[in-house]
Amino acid sequence: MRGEEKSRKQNNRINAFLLLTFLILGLIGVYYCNEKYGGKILQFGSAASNHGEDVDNMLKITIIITGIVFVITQVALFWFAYKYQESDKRKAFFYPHNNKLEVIWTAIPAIVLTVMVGFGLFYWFRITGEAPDGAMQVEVTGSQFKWEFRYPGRDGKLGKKYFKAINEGANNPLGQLWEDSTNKDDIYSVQEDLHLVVNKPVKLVINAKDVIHDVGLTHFRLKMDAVPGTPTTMWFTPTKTTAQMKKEMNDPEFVYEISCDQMCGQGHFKMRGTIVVESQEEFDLWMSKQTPKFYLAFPEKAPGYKAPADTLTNKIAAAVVPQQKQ
Ligand SMILES: [Cu+2]
Repeated sequence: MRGEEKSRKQNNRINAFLLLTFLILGLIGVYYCNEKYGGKILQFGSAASNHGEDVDNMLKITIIITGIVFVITQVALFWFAYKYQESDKRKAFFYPHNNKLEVIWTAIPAIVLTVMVGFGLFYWFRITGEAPDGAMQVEVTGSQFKWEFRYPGRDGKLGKKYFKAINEGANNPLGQLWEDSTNKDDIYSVQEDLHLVVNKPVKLVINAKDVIHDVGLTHFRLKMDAVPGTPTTMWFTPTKTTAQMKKEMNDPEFVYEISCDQMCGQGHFKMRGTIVVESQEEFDLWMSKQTPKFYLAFPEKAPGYKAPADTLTNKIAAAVVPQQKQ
C-alpha cells in the first residue's frame, strides 16, 4: 500500500498533461483539415440559383457560429482539466448547483438553434411552396437508371398519366393518357439535356417509377426526393446561363448536372443528366425543334403526315424496321 498516493498523484499529472496535449494536437488537426479540405466543400463555383445564394449564406453562418462555439468549449474543457488538476496547494470548492447559470446555458443555445432552424424551415417552405406566377413547369421522372423529362408544351399543362398506361414499346414511357387533350403537345426527352431559361422560375414536378431516387442539383444548391406514387415539387430560378458559368468557372467543358442523390441500385452512378440554362430565344428555338410524344406514338396524326407511298424502298423499310425494334 505504500506509495499508492504518490503514484495516484503522478497519474493525475500525466493525465492532465495528456489532456492539454490532446487539446493542442486536436486544434492543429482541425486547422489542418480545414486548410486541406475547406475549399472542397463547395467547389462548384458560386450558387447558380436564387435559393442557392440563401442556402450558401445559411451554411456559412451556421459554420461560423458552430465553429466559434466549438473552439471556446473545447479550449475551456481541456484547459480547465489541466489547470485545475489535483494540487496540495488548494482545496476543491463544492459548488453543486446554480439555477441562474443553468438557465443561461440552456436558454442561449436554445434560442440560437431555434433561429437557425427557423431560417432553414423558412427556406424549405419557400422552395417547396407555390412557384411565382409565370413559372415554367417541367416534370422529372427517375427510374432505374435514368432521368426522363416532360415539358407541358404550348398549353402550359402537363397531361394526365396513369402507371398502367406505361408502355415503352408503344412510345409511352410515362403512361400518358392520350384521351387527355392536354397531353397532345407534351414534349418528352430522356437523359438528354434538361433545358431551362435563365432568370425564369421553374417548378419541377418530381416522380419515380420504381424506387426512391433524388433529384440532386449541386450548382443550384437544391435536392428533392423522387418518390414512387407521391409527386414532390420544388421551384427555383436559375440565375446564370451555362455560357456564363463556363466563363466564371474558367472551364469550357462546364455543364450543369442533375445527379441521383439516393443510392437507388447497381446503376445508380449512371443517373447523370445534364442541364442547359439558356436565354428565352435559345429555349424557344430548341423547343420548336421538338416533336410531341403524341406524334411519335401516333405518327399518322401528326400535321403534314403523308402515308408512305407503295414503293419498293418503303416496302423494304417497313420490313426492316420492326425487326430492328427488337
Ligand atoms: Cu436513382
